[in-house]
Formats: sequence, structure tokens, C-alpha cells
Amino acid sequence: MSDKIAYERHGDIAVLRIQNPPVNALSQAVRAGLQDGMSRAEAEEGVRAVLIVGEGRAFIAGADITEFGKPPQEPYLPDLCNRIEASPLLVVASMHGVSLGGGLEVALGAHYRIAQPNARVGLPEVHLGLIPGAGGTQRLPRLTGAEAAIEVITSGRHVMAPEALELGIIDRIEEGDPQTVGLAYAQELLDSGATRRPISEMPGTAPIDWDAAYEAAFRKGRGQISPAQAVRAVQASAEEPFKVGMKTERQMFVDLMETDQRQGMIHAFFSERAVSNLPELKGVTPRDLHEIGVIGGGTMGAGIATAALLSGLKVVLIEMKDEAAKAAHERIAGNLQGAVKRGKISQDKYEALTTEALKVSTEYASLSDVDLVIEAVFEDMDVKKQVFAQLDAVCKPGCVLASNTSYLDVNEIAASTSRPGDVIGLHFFSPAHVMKLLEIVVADATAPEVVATGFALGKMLGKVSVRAGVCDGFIGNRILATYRTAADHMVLDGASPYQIDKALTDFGFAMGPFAVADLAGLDIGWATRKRKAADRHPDERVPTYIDRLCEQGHFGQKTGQGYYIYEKGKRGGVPNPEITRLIEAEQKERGITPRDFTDREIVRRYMCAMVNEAAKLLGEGIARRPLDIDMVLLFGYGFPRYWGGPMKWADLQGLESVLRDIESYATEDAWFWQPAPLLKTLVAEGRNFDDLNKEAA
Ligand code: 3H9
Repeated sequence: MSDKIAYERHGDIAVLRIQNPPVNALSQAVRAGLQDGMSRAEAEEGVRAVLIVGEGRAFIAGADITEFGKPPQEPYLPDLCNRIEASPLLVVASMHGVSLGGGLEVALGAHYRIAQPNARVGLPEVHLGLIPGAGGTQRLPRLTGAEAAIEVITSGRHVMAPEALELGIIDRIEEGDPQTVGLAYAQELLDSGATRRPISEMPGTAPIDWDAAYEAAFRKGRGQISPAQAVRAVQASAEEPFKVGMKTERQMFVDLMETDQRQGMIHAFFSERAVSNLPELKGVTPRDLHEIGVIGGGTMGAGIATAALLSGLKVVLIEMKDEAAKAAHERIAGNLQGAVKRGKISQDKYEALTTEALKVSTEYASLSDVDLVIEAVFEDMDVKKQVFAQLDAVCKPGCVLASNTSYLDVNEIAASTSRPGDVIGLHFFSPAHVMKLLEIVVADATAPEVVATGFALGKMLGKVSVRAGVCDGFIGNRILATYRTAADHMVLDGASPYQIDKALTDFGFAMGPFAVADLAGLDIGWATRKRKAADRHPDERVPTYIDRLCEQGHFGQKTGQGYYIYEKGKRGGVPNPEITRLIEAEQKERGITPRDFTDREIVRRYMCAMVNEAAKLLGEGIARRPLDIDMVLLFGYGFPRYWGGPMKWADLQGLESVLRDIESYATEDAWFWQPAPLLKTLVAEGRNFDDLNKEAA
């Protein structure tokens, strides 16, 4: 028998204990072991029941995702679940930690389920671009009804044991060692004469309005296919006999396995975990973090302080004047009140955080004991240097000095202190207590343990932390500037901002670039254009129509007018005719005859600009791995997760075709569309970005 399954006899009960750390994924060896274990139990004299239990931190986290994309190996999981269910013995699953995907499907193959109070169950396959493929869409609705099953499957959420009990997914909750409580439960069932209870023999679920459920899942998925497909699979559980429903589910699962979306989402899953796993930090111990300082209590500083408080850190926030300090305290308290409303913290916790854990002060001397300080003041090098000079004077030796700058030179900031090794960039995204991305900007002199401390902080705050080198805009904002420019060029040449926004939201972006600009404030881009005007290359095409709008005092959502006009109380905006007028005037002035763009061309140019700039960043070493860039775009810029990120998108298109398009665009604008040398090299060598990820692992 496979060494992944321990087989034990306890009287009338055979125990199959899964031993496949870290999370008991259902690899081929585990599946084979469970199958053999069932056969052995059935063959052994005196065995009346089987208990399936997991060792370590989970019952089973699901199918082994690392096997996806490779030829499937027997025994197949759906057959195993059916085989467990069909056993003449009474089968009990005792669940602890997580039982996800195929893990829950194995448990649903058992006849009875007992779980620990803090156990979580779920069918999260949609997050991998799939649907449950081992009976989940057929068995779950027979227990919970169609609506609950669709909600659980299309959200992919983890259901806590008490709710799972209420929904009928599990039969009992009992605290204790999973094997001990499982054995007691199995014995009790045997003693009471309980019989086998195969879910497949239960009646199919009552019908619902399937088309409405499908439409809703499709809309919610914003272009993702699998949630809507899951609805159709659940529909099959109501309309087809169990065996036929299983075939329908299998076919859908196999078809989804072939999609780019499945590849993109699995890439995202593994990259999210690999991103903070840096070879350079192996064996490097981060410094201790108990209390941090935050300089500046505006939206950004208050968001950072909120995130830190919620993670259990103490915070000292510095503002210049009493009034600003008071406003900062209120801002943080408001954020924390939001956490109370969402049930994340209790009112008592809120009181403790706002009174004991948070200190707001106007004195830099209050920072003398903190372990790390994050400066979040105005984006001006002189202002930053003044702040760092004061930090240098008051902070204890070993304190990490971090800047939240989004584009300034962290090397220059570091050099202005007496301890450049302690200086790092920690670029949060607003609102910092909500947005998951944290760029960790490593300057030339930053000490390895300071980098490790940045990543340790990111982990405490629940962020996806990405290493970046120093350049204007680091990874995210530098790439953003380039794809925004590609969009601006398309506007000058004839595509409307509204067509562009629509094409890109149809592609899967949370928002189009012009709606984003309105949200962020048009004054930001205006200031950047002025800042960069002096160093501009003569061939650079920069539209000026939007500056005209800014000159009129219109800065987007906050002033009610930008690319769109926003009416109070209404969600979203409507196209602003003044923008169309200004664009037409600029086209006339430049002698441009506007042309039509298809949505496909819009997406292609936008994406090619993104990939090309990203490849330049990689070539320069600002980003270490393509997956780092993917995670920045996914977690900071609303990039559709089901594409995996721009580098994964490029791999899926084929780098050759991406380079070919870039070269063809370069015939119109050779300055903007200079192909990245790395892209050319990869194409010449027949390699892609994923090869670079693998080489860096
Ligand atoms: C499925 O079941 C399909 C079926 O319906 C049908 C099939 C026919 N496989 O996240 P962590 C690794 S689809 C392989 O850092 P946490 C993970 O990569 C599957 N490996 O810990 C990491 O490796 P490393 C449905 C897996 O405590 C390590 O385990 N199931 C798998 O924060 C620790 O993970 C899911 O989608 C796996 N299934 O979170 C569940 N799961 O240490 C996916 C984890 O080398 N998994 N690993 O970086 C999760 O949601 C989280 O990992 C979990 C633990 C909640 C389990």
C-alpha cells in the first residue's frame, strides 16, 4: 500500500490516515493508497466501518494542483469518490483544518461526516478556472439544495463548520483529536445500527430558475467562464440521473482544464505563494517588529496605520500640528469602525486599538522606541529628506526607515541619512488597509535583513509583497505609465476613451484606464506631465487635451467632472462631451485624421505596451522574475486574475506574436514602441517568461 496512507485497525473499524504534507493534496499516490485501503478494509474479516482522516494541518486541501496539465493518472478522483461511496462498509470522514475541492468531494463520498468546530469546507475550484470535478456539483446540491450549492461553488468560499452543519454538508461537530472523535462517532453509528447513506441515492435537487442563476454567475465572474459553467453542472444534478450528471460534470471539468483561464488562474495561485519566496532571503532573519511609526496621517498614512493596528502591531503616528493629528486619529478610527461593521473586529477590540495600541503625536521624539517607521508625506524629495534627517536623529539603532514614495529615488533618500543600510521603500497602494499589494523597493545599500523585515511586515499585514528595484515608478507605476501612454496615443489617433474603457473592462479589467484616472484624480497625471516635461524626448507624443480640462479645474470624480460626468448619488459617470470636443480640437491642431479601432486592436496595443515595458524592467533587473510583475498587476492594478498577469498573458499568446505586433506598431512610432531587448532574446531562443520563472525558482 502507498506510504501516503497509514492503515490501522481499531476493533471493527479500519482507519485510513492520509499522510501527505503539507496539506494532504490528493496526489496519485494518495488516491491509489485510499483505493487500496478501501479494498483491504473490505477484505479483512471483522471490519464493519472505515474512518478516513487526515494527518497534520488539514483533512485534504483538494486535488494535487501540481498534477494539472499533465496526463491524468489512475485511479481518477471521481472513480475513487464513487468507489468509497459504493463500499458495503460504513464510511465516515473526520474533518479538521480544511476540506477543499477534491477533499470535500472525498468526504461527500463517505456516508457520514464529522468535523472540528474550526474546520472549513469548500469547493474553491472556480478560483483555479475549474468546477468541482469529482462529484461536488452532483452531491452537494443533493444535501443543500441548488441555491446554497450554487452560492458555495460559484463563490468558492470557505464555509465554517457551524454553517456547514446548518447547510447539511456535515452531520456533527465535535472538538478533539480528529481520529479519536471520528472513531467514537463511527462506533456510535455502528452501535445504533446506522446504515450506509450514499448521497448519490438521494433525490436530485428541486429546480430553480437556472438561466437566471447562470446569468448572475456570468455577470459576477466578469468574463470568467467557470462560475457560470458550475451553474449548468448543478442544473445537471437536478435534471439528470446521478451517473449521467457525473458524466456531464466530468466533461465540463475536462473542457475547462484545456482553457487559458485555467492556466492563468493556476499560475496566479502558485505565483501568489512564490512571490515572497526570494532566494536572496534564504537564511536571513528579519528584525523584530512590535511597534511601528507612521509619518503623515492623510489617507495613505491612516490606511497604513489601520492595517498595522489590525495586524496586532502598535503604532505611533506623527503629524505636524495638533489639528492634523486629531484628524488623523479620526481617520484611523473611522477605518477601524468599518472593520467593526464588517465583523472583522469587536467593539472592545476597537476601543483597545484606538486608545492603547495607537498613539498620535506631533513630536518625532515619540518614535524613539519603534522598530520600523514608514514615511507617508508629500511626494517631494526635499520634504522627504527633511523627514529622514529627523528620523535619523531620533530612531534607535536598527530601526528600519521606510519611505512610501511611489516614484522618488530611494537611493537618494537613503544616501541623505547616516544609515543607508536601514533604508527601504515600502510602496503601499491606497486605501492601504484594503489593497493587497506592497512593493518592497530595495535600494543599493539596503541590508538583506532590512529587506527580510519588509517582507515580514508584508506578511503580518496580509499583503502580497513584491520585490522591486529603484527606478521612476518602480514596477507598477512605471508599467502603468507606459500602457496609459498607449491608450493616450489611441485616443489621439481616433479611439474614444469610452471605447477603450469598454474594450478593457470586457477584457476583464476591473476598470478602464480613463475611469481609473478620474477616480485617482486627473491632477495627479497633470502634475506628473509637468514634472517630466523638461526631460521629454522630441519624438514623445503626449496629448494636451486633458491638461485643458484640468486648467478648467476639473479633476475627475472629486470635482464631478473628468473623462466622465458624475452626478451626485449615481454610480459611475456618463461620457463628458467636453472631452470629445477637446480631443477633436487637438486632432485638428496636430493634423491627425482619426481612424477606427476595433476592440481587439485596443486590447492588443494596450497589452503589448504593458508586456514590452515589463520586459524592459526585467532586463534592467528592476523586477527579478516575470511572476513578480504578474502579481503587481493582479493585486495593485485590477488586472483580470484569470489571465494570470500580463507576462502569463504574453506566454499564452506566444511571445513571437507579441513581438511581431510591437514591431509592426514601431513602424508608426519607433520611439514609443522600441522592443525590449529581453523580449527579442527570448523569442530568438524559443523561450518564454515561464521559463524565466522556473530558472529563478
Ligand atoms: C480540485 O480539487 C479538483 C477536483 O474537484 C477534481 C479533480 C478531478 N495541491 O497556501 P499555503 C501547497 S482543485 C498542491 O501556503 P495556507 C501550496 O502550494 C483543488 N499543492 O498555506 C504551498 O506549497 P509551498 C481545490 C497545494 O495555510 C503549501 O501547500 N483546492 C495544494 O496559507 C501550503 O499552502 C484548492 O483550490 C493543492 N491542492 O493555505 C485549495 N494546496 O509551501 C488550494 C496547497 O511549496 N489551496 N498546496 O509554497 C489553498 O487554498 C491553500 O493552500 C490552503 C492552505 C487553504 C489549503
